Amino acid sequence: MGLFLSGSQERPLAGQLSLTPARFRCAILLLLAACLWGCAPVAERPAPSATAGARPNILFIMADDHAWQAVGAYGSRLVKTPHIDRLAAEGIRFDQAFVGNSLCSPSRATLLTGKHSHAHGVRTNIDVFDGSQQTVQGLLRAGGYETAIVGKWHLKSEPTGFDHWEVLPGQGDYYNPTLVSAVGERRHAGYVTDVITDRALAWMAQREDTSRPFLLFFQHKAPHRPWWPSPTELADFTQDSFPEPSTLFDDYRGREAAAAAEMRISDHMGLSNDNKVSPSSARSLGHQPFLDWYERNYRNQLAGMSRAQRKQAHDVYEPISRAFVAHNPRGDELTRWKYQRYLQDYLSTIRSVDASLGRLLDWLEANGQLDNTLVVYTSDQGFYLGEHGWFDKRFMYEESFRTPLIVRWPGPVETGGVRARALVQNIDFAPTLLDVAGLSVPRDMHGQSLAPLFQADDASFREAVYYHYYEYPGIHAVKRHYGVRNQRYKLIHYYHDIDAWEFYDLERDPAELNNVYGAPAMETPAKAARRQLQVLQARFGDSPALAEDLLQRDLRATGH
Ligand code: SGN
Ligand code: CA
Repeated sequence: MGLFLSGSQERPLAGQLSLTPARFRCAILLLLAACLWGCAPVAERPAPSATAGARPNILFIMADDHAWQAVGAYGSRLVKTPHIDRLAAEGIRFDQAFVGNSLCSPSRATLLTGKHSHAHGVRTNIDVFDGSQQTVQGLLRAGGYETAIVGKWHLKSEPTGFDHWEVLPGQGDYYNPTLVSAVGERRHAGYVTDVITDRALAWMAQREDTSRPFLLFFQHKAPHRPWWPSPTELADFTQDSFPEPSTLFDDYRGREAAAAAEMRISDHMGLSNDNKVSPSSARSLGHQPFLDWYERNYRNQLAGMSRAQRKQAHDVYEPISRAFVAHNPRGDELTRWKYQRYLQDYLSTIRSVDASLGRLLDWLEANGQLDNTLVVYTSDQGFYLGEHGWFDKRFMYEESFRTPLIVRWPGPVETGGVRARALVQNIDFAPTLLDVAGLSVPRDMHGQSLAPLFQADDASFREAVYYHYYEYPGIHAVKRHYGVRNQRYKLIHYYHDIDAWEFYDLERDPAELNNVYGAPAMETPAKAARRQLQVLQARFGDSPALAEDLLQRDLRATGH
């Protein structure tokens, strides 16, 4: 619909609970029925934990592009996030949570299906999600949950499996956003983070049958580019300066694909679109405001604001533009200036996201539902905050491959700020939600329930995580690649118009600057990682041959 246009288990599900004879018979019948229908089984079984029998509400919060480096609980030097930190202090912080494809739409489709991109069909932000396939919300709904999604959707097709959906079309707008629902479109005055929080609270408050647990996917637009803060918080960070990452001026030696990417703060960040320098100021210094598109996008953002909001933005950004003209930074100094401006706005949008979580937690608490709600905070992927000189994501390097993941559910989830080192991935979200709801996890989902980790971390939970990125040729020019990461090493293969391998010892080289692929000393761990890559590709039904087929299909479709 036009409105939206803008494997198998890795190991047996740990923590499976014993089935009563009656349930066992029921499960067998359901299994037989499912086989007859040619689909995977969904059988009800007890919830996996201390509060056995109690099926929790599920509040699953996904931010858009929220770097773990900008979460207080992860030790951020950049910003305070007291409400997210509260979740971590009262729950578990996963320190090695990853995505399978560091891009919005693929990641969201993985949340819904528990599968990697090639299996759910959304490999890029251009692909359309087939909503007739098996989804976690459909299974939870069939299993007795009331299901809803509010906020960013970005999957183009109309949402399915939800009792209630109210979503931003495409990327959505920061100011006065339109939301689309089953009854049509409605524009809401205000700032997107506040608007969707109001809508989520309104949905929770109007629920009539509270004996049924709910699933709410609450999905932010923020802190997505171009990082427009709330009108009341525009100035909050503009006087602050932030520590630079040690790799802000990375030379990309030994990393050909990194050198070719177009996401450098120095060259590819738009002075107007991203740093909010007025186009006339940028032009007065002879700067192209980069692509015309950047200038147009900036003007469109302003056009979507009310007169009062535009004035608020003008009052904050105009003096910045004037100071920029007076100072006229060039070269590395310009990069440093842009980095500071980038962080000021990016971090300000996060302040609203954190405040929104505070409102949701307060509501649950006031309504006696906080402790019987599994609260998850995560992002659709990580993000570069100047590391390697970049903004954006897409690469399998740690900043964008890793994502924040914090879970709170007192009792079943260990409380007291536990830190988990298990290798977990967004393919695990759907299995986890089904598991805590006491429903079986279909065998064709690629992930596994994280519930066994809720009581105790287990470094052997998974040997390695798998990654595959496809959106190339495309915006930001990040070449296609797949790879594996285990507890210590990472192997990456770039393909299509390049054939390059990279290998990192993450213990010795956490910033991933030193590609040691082919180094004699690395022969043994590199061979082991290659084997893991083959095993995981075989397990998930991916392969270099499939990658080549999909590439040819994409090239034909886009006329390249
Ligand atoms: C927009 C951004 C890009 C970003 C993509 C995908 N440009 O096109 O920088 O990579 O979205 O982001 S913008 O100036 O229009 O914001 S994703 O999170 O949806 O995958
Ligand atoms: Ca995103």
